[in-house]
Amino acid sequence: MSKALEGVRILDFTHVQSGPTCTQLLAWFGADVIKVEKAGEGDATRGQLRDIPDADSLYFTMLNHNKRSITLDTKNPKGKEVLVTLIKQCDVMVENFAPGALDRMGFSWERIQEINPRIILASVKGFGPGPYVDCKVYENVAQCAGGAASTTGFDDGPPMVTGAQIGDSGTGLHLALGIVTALFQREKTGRGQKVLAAMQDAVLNLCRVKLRDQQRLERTGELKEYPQYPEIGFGEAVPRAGNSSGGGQPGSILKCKGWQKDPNAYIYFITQAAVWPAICKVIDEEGWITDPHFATPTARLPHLKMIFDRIEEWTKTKTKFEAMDILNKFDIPCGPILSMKEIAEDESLRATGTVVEVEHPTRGKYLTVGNPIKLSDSPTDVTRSPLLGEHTVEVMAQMGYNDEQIAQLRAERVI
Ligand code: CAO
Repeated sequence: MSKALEGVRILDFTHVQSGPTCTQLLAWFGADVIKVEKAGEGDATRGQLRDIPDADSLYFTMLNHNKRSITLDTKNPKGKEVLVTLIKQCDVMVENFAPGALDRMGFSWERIQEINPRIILASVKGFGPGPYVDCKVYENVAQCAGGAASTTGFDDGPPMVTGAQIGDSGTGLHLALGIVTALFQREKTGRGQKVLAAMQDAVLNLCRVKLRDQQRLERTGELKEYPQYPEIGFGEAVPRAGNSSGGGQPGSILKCKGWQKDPNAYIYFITQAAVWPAICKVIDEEGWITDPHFATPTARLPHLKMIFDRIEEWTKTKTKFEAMDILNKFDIPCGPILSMKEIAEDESLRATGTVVEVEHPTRGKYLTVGNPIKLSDSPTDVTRSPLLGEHTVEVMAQMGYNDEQIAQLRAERVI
């Protein structure tokens, strides 16, 4: 079966996590992704957090599936010539170097356009234009600057970062959408364009509901669904809401049977208004269905802590999976807190290709997360990440270099 992005060639100048997640998605949709790496070194993540000596790390392999790897010294004049050839023959160039690195290499946007007016140049940077435009940025810096850390954690604790890589992988997703949109526009205009996804902006986009709450707080002085209401009160900025739901339906994480020994014996429980009578029946508090203190969502807001304490008395008598089974019969929205071990062993995630086992020549079998976006006419086959420079000769030949030229560039350590 054909793939959605078949025929699209990507010059992948990305490294670490944010850029590679973007180009991996494009590769899964069928684009030919040529990853350019420094000869001898490669992407720094190849050697980071290694679990097997001398084998590419899981950090690298899990972010670079379905790509080809070439090595090229882009600071060498002959390497720059090769790069010009690559730019001429690619549709998209993706990079996430530190600000200014591409210009210092001699490849400004103006120069790139001159070489290939149809090319799309897509970049991840930490910040957009402004006071921090020149800063190098990693994941947690973006989480802090994008509003995630100040709104995550508990009220009596410090700001907190989340394990979900919203700064890196989140920005990669945003960039991928920018790229396919620019490709779509190029169909009509014939022109390439510059695409920028700043990590601060991407995190803020994912924290949109907290900017909503900031404005609600400024207007009304309180956020009634937050755990600070009514006892603790509010300051000037949106506070950390612990595990309270971010939406209009109050929710919380509650202990389940075995919580004393199992750090993940918990369930997320949402008191959706539509199923309030069912919740009352399940926890044996049928009087709450008509009691004016509990009967409506507004009446319940000042009592949420007491309500969740009572529901927890019930959830503590069930395992998280038993509770799921019972609650789902009544359409009560809830979800088990799954450990990474449970997710790795989940058969349904494997059946859909969301968790995939991949064979690698130096590390053997490993698990990875497959393409979370499923297209009915463009299925994803996850293939292993490339070894450093595995496709240098193949790609150079495809670009029109003959064996002698390739051997010469090799001898001069350009490739
Ligand atoms: N041949 C020769 N030189 C190469 C090359 C190649 N194939 N590929 C890259 N280089 C050079 C670059 O030109 C740059 O050189 P100069 O600094 O002399 O101009 C150099 O390698 C290093 O690039 P860098 O500054 O991007 O790398 P770093 O490890 O110092 O910084 C990072 C890493 C991520 C902090 C920085 O790239 C960055 O801020 N990127 C933008 C934001 C981003 O994507 N962050 C997420 C990273 S994932 O957590």
